[in-house]
Amino acid sequence: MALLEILEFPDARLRTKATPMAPEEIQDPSLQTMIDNMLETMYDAPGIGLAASQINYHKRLVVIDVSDEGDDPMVFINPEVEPLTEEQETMKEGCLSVPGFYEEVTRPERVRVNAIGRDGKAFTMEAEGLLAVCIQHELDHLEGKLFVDYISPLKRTRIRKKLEKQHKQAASA
Ligand code: QAP
Ligand code: CO
Repeated sequence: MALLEILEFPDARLRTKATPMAPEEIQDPSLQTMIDNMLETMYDAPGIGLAASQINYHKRLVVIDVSDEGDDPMVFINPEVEPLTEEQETMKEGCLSVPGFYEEVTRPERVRVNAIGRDGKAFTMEAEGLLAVCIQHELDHLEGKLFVDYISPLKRTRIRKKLEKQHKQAASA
């Protein structure tokens, strides 16, 4: 297995809209390697969710594990999400592509997800709490959207400047 490089805000490639995976791509054994590498990269961080967009692979593919033990990997291929309630929930979110920054984001509290699993089989699930937040956060990545898009422009600019400075320092080190 291998650790993959995670793109960081404000990298323009994070704004790419991911395309659906074709049946041949879902059946290809190389997808299993990609999923294992994404899970390894997420656990190593450590993180609770990683979208393919974050590793510069612009297909509709997400991995999530919100369990306490980190022993419940979930894989979503071609996921579609719909809110199940008008109720909204506010949670402090972070992102592996925005390291070191956490801000409150408000999203629907309960969602239904339709997706294909790593076994190639379609499934439906309902989620609430942290899992619901994580699913919505990761699906946003597939649209080229980041949690910082929901916060004030002032806060977003501050975060962008701090990360740009870090990236410059890392490049000259
Ligand atoms: C998305 O985020 C999420 O800043 C997943 O320095 C986050 O796994 C959904 C991470 C919160 C719901 C609530 C962030 C790791 C991990 C950092 C992550 C960092 C190291 C973020
Ligand atoms: Co993220």
